[in-house]
Amino acid sequence: MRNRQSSMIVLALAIFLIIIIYFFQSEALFGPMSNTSMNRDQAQSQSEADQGERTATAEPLPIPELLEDTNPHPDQATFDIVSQNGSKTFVNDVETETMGYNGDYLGPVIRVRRGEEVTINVENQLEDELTTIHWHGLEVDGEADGGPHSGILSGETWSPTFTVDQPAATLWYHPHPEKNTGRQVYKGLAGLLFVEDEVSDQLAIPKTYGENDIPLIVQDKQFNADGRFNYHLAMPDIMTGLQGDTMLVNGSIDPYLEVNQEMIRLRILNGSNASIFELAFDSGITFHQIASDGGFLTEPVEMDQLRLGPSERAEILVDFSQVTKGEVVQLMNRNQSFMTFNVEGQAETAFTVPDSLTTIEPIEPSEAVRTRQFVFQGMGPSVNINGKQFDIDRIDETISLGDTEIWEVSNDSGMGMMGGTVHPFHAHGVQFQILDRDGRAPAPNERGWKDTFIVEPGETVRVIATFNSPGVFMYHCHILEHEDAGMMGQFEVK
Ligand SMILES: [Cu+2]
Repeated sequence: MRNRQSSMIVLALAIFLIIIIYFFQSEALFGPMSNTSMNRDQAQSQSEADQGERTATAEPLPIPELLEDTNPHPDQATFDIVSQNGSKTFVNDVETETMGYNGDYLGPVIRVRRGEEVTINVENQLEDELTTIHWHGLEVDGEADGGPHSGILSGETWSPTFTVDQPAATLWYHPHPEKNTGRQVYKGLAGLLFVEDEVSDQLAIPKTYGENDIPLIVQDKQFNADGRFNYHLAMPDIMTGLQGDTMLVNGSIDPYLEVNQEMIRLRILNGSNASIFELAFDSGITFHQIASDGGFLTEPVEMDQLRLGPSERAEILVDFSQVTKGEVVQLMNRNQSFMTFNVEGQAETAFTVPDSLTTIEPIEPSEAVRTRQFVFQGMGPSVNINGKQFDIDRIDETISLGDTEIWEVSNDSGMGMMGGTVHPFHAHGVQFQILDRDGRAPAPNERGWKDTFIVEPGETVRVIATFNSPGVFMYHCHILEHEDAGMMGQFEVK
C-alpha cells in the first residue's frame, strides 16, 4: 500500500515536470506572446539568434526594377521578358541554382495602364525546359493567359497582345507548365504586374515606386545543410505542399528597409508555393489594407494581422510617423520576424489614410444564371476537384460569354485527418466577389475583387463573377504541389 502511494506521488511529480518543461519549450519555440519595439542591436541579435548557424548577413531590401516599356506609342506598351537559369547565394556563401526573369532570381515589375494595348515578348532561355508565363489576375482572353496550353519551348519566344481593361491592381506573373509549376516558381520564376488607372492616379496615397510604394514578394524556402535550395518532395510536403523554414523578401533573407517617419504603401504578394502567412508588425502597430487581389477596396480596413494564402495579394498603408526616429519595426510571420524597417528622420510629405478609395458595384446574386459546385477532395497524390484530376484534353465546365455565375467552392479534403488541409482556390481570367463563407458575410478586407481565396477544411465559399473573357482557362488549388498533382480543371468561356 505504501509502495503504491509513493509511486503515485512519483508519477504525479513526473507529469508536473513534463508540463513545466513543455511550457518552457513552447516559450522558446514560439517566443514571448507580446513583442515590444527593440533598438537596432537588440533586433540584430534576435535576428542572429533566429538564424542559428546560418551566416547570412542582413542586406537592404532588394527592389525589383521597373521594366522599361520600349514602345513609344502612348496607348501601347511593349515589354521583353527572358526566362533564364541563374545562380544566387542565399546562405553560407554557397551558390545555388536558380531561375529568374531577366536576372538570376524573381523578375522586374511590369507596370501597365488600363486601356493600354500591351505586347509582352517572352523568350524561354531555360536549358531544355518548357515553360509558360501566366498573368495571374489579369482579365485577358484564354489565348493570352499563359496557362498550360501556351507552352514555350527552349529557345522560342511567345508574344501575347492584350488590352488592359480592369481596375488598378497589384497582379503577378509566374510559369504554369503542366506538372512543373511548383519547381519553376520555387527556383525563382515570379514577378509583379501593376495595373494603374485614373483611380490610382487620383488617390492621395504613396505612389513613388521603391521609395514609399514598396513591393514585397514574400516566400518561404527549405535550404539543404550546404545552403542550396531543396526542392525535393518528401513527407510531409506531398501532403501540405512545399513549405520552408526560411523566409525570403524579394529574394533576401531578413532584409532591412530604411523608411522615413511617414506613411508607406506595401504591395505584398504571398509568393510561396504552399504556405499561409499570418503577417503582423511588432510594437502593436496597426495598418490599413487598401487593396485585395483585384484592386482597391471601397474603403481602407484597419487591421493588426493579415492572413494571406499562396498567391493572394494585399496592399497596406503603414504609418511610420508614429514611430520614434532610430527605432526599428519588425515585420513578422506567426510571431517570427523576417524583415526590419529602420525608421529614419522626418518626411517631406505627410499622407493620411483616405476615407474612401474606389467604388465597387456589387454583383447581385439574382443576376447569376446558374450555380456551379467545386469540391476540393483527396490528399497527397490523389488531390482532385469534383473527383477529377487535371486532363489537358478535357474541358470540365462550359460558360456562355458574358454570363454571371455563382461558384460554390467547398473543401472536403483531408477532413478528420490531421485537421484537414486548407486549399486556396484560383481561377484564371476573371475577378470574383465573395458572397459568403458558410453563409456568413466575408470580412471587410475580403469585400473587394478576388482572384484567389482560401477555403478552410469543411468550409464552403460562395463567389460571384461575370465571365467577359473568351477562351480556355484553368481553375485550381494554388498550393502549387497540389496543382501539379492534378488539383486543377478547365473551363471554357464562349
Ligand atoms: Cu490544395
